[in-house]
Amino acid sequence: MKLILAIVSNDDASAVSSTLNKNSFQVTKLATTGGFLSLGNTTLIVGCKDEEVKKAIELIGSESKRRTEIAPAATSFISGEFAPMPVEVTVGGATIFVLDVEQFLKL
Ligand code: 2BA
Repeated sequence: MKLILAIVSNDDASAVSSTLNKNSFQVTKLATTGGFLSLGNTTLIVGCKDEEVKKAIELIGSESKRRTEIAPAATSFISGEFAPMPVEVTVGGATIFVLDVEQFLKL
């Protein structure tokens, strides 16, 4: 048995969790915080059989692809005025750890 820890953005967490559930994976969601940016993210815990790991990773990837979005984050001084400057930011993606499970108990 394996334990998958998948760190995904909060925006993708519901879709990832939902597609895993629909495909009969059990999921636990933890509210976590990235150590570098100090932004909230979500860590999903999935316990599954060894042969199901590939499928789980595919499902996680399908709902958390890295993509670019336009954010109105910066301002720029143009023609004597401060104007909002849309910037392209990368969002999404998943950081995944797969661990061996020594024991799995439900009491
Ligand atoms: P990612 O590498 O996509 O990581 C996204 C989040 O996944 C991280 O949030 C962290 O919560 C988790 N994570 C990634 N690798 C991990 C690992 N080896 N062990 C445990 N957790 C891990 P943040 O720490 O806030 O990082 C956000 C983004 O900032 C990272 O995106 C990466 O692009 C960048 N970054 C992180 N640490 C960096 C560093 N020391 N120097 C430069 N850039 C860094």
